[in-house]
Amino acid sequence: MNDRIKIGITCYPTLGGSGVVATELGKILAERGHEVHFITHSMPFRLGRFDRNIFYHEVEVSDYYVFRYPPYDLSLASKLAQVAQMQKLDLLHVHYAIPHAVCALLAKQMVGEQLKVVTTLHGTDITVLGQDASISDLIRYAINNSDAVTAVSQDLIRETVESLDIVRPIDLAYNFVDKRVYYPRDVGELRLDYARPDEKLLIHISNFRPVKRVTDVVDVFEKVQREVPAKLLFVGEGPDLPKVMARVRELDLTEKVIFAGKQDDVAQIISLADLMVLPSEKESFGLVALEAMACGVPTVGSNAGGIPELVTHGEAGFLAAIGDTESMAAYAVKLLQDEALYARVREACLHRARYTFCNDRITRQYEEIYYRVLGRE
Ligand code: GMT
Repeated sequence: MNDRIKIGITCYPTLGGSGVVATELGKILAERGHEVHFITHSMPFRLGRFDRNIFYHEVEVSDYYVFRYPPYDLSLASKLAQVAQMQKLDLLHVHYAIPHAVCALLAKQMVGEQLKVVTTLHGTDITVLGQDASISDLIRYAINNSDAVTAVSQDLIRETVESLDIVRPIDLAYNFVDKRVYYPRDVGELRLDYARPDEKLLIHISNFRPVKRVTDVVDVFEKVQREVPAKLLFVGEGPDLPKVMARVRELDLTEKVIFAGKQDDVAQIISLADLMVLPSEKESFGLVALEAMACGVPTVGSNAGGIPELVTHGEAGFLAAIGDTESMAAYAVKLLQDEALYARVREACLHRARYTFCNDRITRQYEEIYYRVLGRE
């Protein structure tokens, strides 16, 4: 590598897909010879071991008693400036406009124009926060003043432009999976802990927020198991978990539904399953569907947001309108009963995950964006 970049990365280290993508991106950039500094409030959960070219700087929030609310954003901005100066960073790549891009722009003002800011939009900042008039001006400011802005789907670009009146260009950089980690794993006897050999295993993984419509997963499963012997495996926890458990009881499915709680080795657990169910109301991308595709597990779900860009309907899975659990269940039954169709869809999933959404390709795209903002094209 003859043109090494020194990059600071800020993300929500413990939150879902955006934290995973930011961490995996940093790890791969480090492997490619760049110097990567994670600047976050706690160690990103996929970072773990010591790696060459990777550094971690913890943001400590002052809880001095005069502050009614601990000022995380200001602590982050000042840490970003401090690390940028001390390590002579070329750029900050921040995930989420609010608060991370705003903090990075403040750090840039402190350090100087030579420090570039690349902002990646992941969805929630636009689709949820962007609707709040009191904060949308700040999001617009963060987007308009970043040196480059990327979004994880075409749909998110469209929504950002429309809802916030953005005129500057936004680069499309899809999320990716590391094909060395996500591939169909040999699960051997382990599957028997979850389903009998004659049963299909459906899986749903999320943070159980209302936008995930997790009770729809139960409704889809209820219809599927009437036609095909099956079990349902839930991975993750969150605010709607009690509602989901109640729905399972109401539909008398307790014996057929397993709650596995939070799990780290997602590739291993997905490989146990035959089908991913993702009926979300909002989903700028749907990283979990890509993780499933890479493990050879097709998705049936909703056509919300960026999901159709990933799960091409009829080719790499099946999609229906948000809330249409009837159609989702019918697609699931068709896929699970037709072996030839299942094999074709599985092959398409593997191909798309390996070639369209693979780590090498997307990482190179980010590198090109970095070189462009640094004027090193
Ligand atoms: O969806 C969430 O609850 C978490 C959130 C996150 O920060 O990880 O997910 C957003 O970013 C992911 C990574 O880019 C996308 O795969 C998710 O679709 C997106 N969530 C929404 O748009 C609701």
